[in-house]
Amino acid sequence: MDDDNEDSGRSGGSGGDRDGSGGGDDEARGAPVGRRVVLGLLGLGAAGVVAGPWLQRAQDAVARNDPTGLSRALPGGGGFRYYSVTASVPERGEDDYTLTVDGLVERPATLRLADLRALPQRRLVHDVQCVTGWRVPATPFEGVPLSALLDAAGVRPEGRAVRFGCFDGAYTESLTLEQARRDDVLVALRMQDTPIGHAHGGPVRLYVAPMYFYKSAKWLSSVTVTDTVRPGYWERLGYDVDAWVGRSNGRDDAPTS
Ligand SMILES: Nc1nc2c(c(=O)[nH]1)N[C@H]1C(S)=C(S)[C@@H](COP(=O)(O)O)O[C@H]1N2
Ligand SMILES: [Mo]
Repeated sequence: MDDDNEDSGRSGGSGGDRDGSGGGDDEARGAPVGRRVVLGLLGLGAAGVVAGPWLQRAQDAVARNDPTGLSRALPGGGGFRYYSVTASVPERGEDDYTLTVDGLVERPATLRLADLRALPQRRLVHDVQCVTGWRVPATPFEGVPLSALLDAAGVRPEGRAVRFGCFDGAYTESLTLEQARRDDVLVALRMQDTPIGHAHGGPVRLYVAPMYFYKSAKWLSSVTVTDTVRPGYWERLGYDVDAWVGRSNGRDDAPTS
């Protein structure tokens, strides 16, 4: 429904952005933070800015009309909203999913789902907070602490940050090494106590508990140690790189971790 769509936030009263500052409801229309930021970016990879809103609407149209059951996983599921910056994302699973850990590490690695499952898992339960305003209470995530993967790969002394890549081929995220090593940052295999489904970024997504949900990259495919923070997809479009819930993006939400 359109009134279930953040596109309609400002006129339709989605309850998204309370004060008009910060993330606002612009994320869904692909124009985070402000029009000036967007205008400044036109000509610099603006395809994503233009494509965003159209794609979000296309997804909603699919959710309304698609009889195949795809809509099950789209907006409405427990308060979560479906996000993707690409029109479609390939499905990957047991046979073809891999996570590479590379960059400034001693031992680059490629892990399959079974490899990730074989490592010690941690389960965390925190609220999820999207920068556009919606919040989902007490959501369990479970997976491998990112720090364990970094330790296994052996971060070289010059490593300062981590860049995350996704198999949608478009989304990226970033953390400082210090943030990445926090014990509430997971390479998550489970969400809501079930394996993460495709719509929520499965089979593996990043989970950064204390930060706005845009940090929790879906369809995670690479973890690359870098020497500097390389701002991620939304961050190049204006979102804060240090995305602490309640202390960034001009918002004052209660912390999630
Ligand atoms: N690959 C990828 N990861 C992503 C996004 C995206 O568009 N693509 N959107 C982010 C944003 S803004 C949010 S709020 C959450 C939404 O997760 P959900 O679709 O499981 O609700 O995913 C984050 N991770
Ligand atoms: Mo978001």
